Amino acid sequence: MAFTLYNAPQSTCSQRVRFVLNAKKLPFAEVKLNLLEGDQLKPDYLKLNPNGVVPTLDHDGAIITDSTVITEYLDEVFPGNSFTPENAVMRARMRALMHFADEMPAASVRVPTYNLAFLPRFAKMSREEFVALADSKPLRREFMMTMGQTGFPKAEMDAALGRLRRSYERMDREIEASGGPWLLGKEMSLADVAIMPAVVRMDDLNFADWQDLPRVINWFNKVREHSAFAPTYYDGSLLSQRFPHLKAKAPA
Ligand SMILES: N[C@@H](CCC(=O)N[C@@H](CS)C(=O)NCC(=O)O)C(=O)O
Repeated sequence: MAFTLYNAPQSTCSQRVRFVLNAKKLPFAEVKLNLLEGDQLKPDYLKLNPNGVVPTLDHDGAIITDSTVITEYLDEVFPGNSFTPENAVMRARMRALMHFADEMPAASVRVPTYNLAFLPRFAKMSREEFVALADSKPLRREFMMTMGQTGFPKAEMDAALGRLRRSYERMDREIEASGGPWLLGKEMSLADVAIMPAVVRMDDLNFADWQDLPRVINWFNKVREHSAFAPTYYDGSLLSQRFPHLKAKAPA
């Protein structure tokens, strides 16, 4: 049994998969793609993942893409240390929260991430180079063009931060309703894993806008205490470790 994970250290989607592999103690080889250099858009990689994004998992030659799909696949094939409730209604709730994670926090976190960390790189490009880069991205062409070379406008940034705030409030309500400490109750599930990287990213960017939500604070502490957390967030996995200017720049 061999796993190769095509991923990037700071990629939030990759972090979901690394967390589950580490929690299940499944050894894996990592191929680290440099997303700013466009490794994810090279023809050989596009054969594995036509969306031109990470992560992609190769399990004994079977190619699985999309981070939430990969985490479900791993939990199905290797049910030890399960992250999936046995009860069908609870499983449905978990999947609904995974969809919520993709639509709300995971999508919104890209706006501050790009504006704060990646923009300087794009700002230096000629217009032609930038448009060619945007055109080469199967999923993110319009996202790139909206950001442009001067960054997302304030209204867009505020909207993303508002959506993130509403995500923490939703987490708070879910934890309260389930009895916590996890979103679905006593056991950590793939829904927690799906939301985790966006919360880690916002903490890393000094935008921890959940300090008035003790249930979310407790959830985040438990995430960080999990034995899979440290091996997942190895040195260089935080954006601030790759772009040291971020810590200084972000508001307190
Ligand atoms: N729905 C996909 C989204 C994957 C995705 O957006 N990956 C980002 C990193 S977190 C990426 O590869 N971006 C490269 C790019 O935009 O060119 C998943 O969850 O796997």
